[in-house]
Amino acid sequence: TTYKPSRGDLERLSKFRAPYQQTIDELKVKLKGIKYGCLEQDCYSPIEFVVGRVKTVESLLKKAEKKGVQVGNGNWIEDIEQHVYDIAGLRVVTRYLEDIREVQQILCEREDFQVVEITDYIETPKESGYRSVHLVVRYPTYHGSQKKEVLCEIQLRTMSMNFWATNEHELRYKYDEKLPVEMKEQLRRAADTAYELDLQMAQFRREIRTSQEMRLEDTVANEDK
Ligand code: 0O2
Repeated sequence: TTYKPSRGDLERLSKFRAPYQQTIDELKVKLKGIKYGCLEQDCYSPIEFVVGRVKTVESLLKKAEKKGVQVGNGNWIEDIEQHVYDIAGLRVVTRYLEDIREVQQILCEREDFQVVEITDYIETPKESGYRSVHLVVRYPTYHGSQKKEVLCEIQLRTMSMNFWATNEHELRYKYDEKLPVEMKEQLRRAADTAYELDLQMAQFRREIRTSQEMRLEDTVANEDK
């Protein structure tokens, strides 16, 4: 972005970002609550780890411009909210593909926030090869004496998808969004390979489960004798 925010802008942006930071802090605790609750109950959690961030001022301005906000004009800071849905962003990383669906269902059933949009980039990957499920949730924060409903994007992805996306994001940044064509193609193929790994792991998991179930049945049968 070419716009240089004034000191006043930066102060207003910092105030503007505060409820989003609070949302990240609160939702992180809630997502970790899901993780530790599942671990206690089943000795397994569909959530491996959670990270979150509020978009930096630089990245926020860049995305706002990309989405058509007239940065620097009129009520531009307030306009950002209407166009950018990932000012607050959380990422839930899972081990297995089916864990993503489990987390998705748990989040859709929550009563403390509302899932208002689901974009499934696993069913339909992006041209880059990117895969994840994005949920946009509307979350009520109580900041000072005021209630404010903010939108937050929760990305659900496996460790394998996360590994790919982290590297691709860095390369994209390094090349200033202008990745050479061959590199794009190689990255897309790498994304497919990462997905194949997810499918293979799902198969191994099914095999482990079947053998565990068989062992359990044997034990019960022997006890009955
Ligand atoms: P950052 O640095 O992660 O915050 P867009 O597709 O960006 O024009 P929209 O509608 O917000 O706008 O898209 P979407 O699909 O919700 O994507 C938003 C975020 O998803 C991105 O945020 C990335 O985190 C991630 N993402 C989407 N596509 C790709 C991709 O091809 N590669 C990687 N590595 N990540 C992707 P930001 O704001 O781009 O970046």
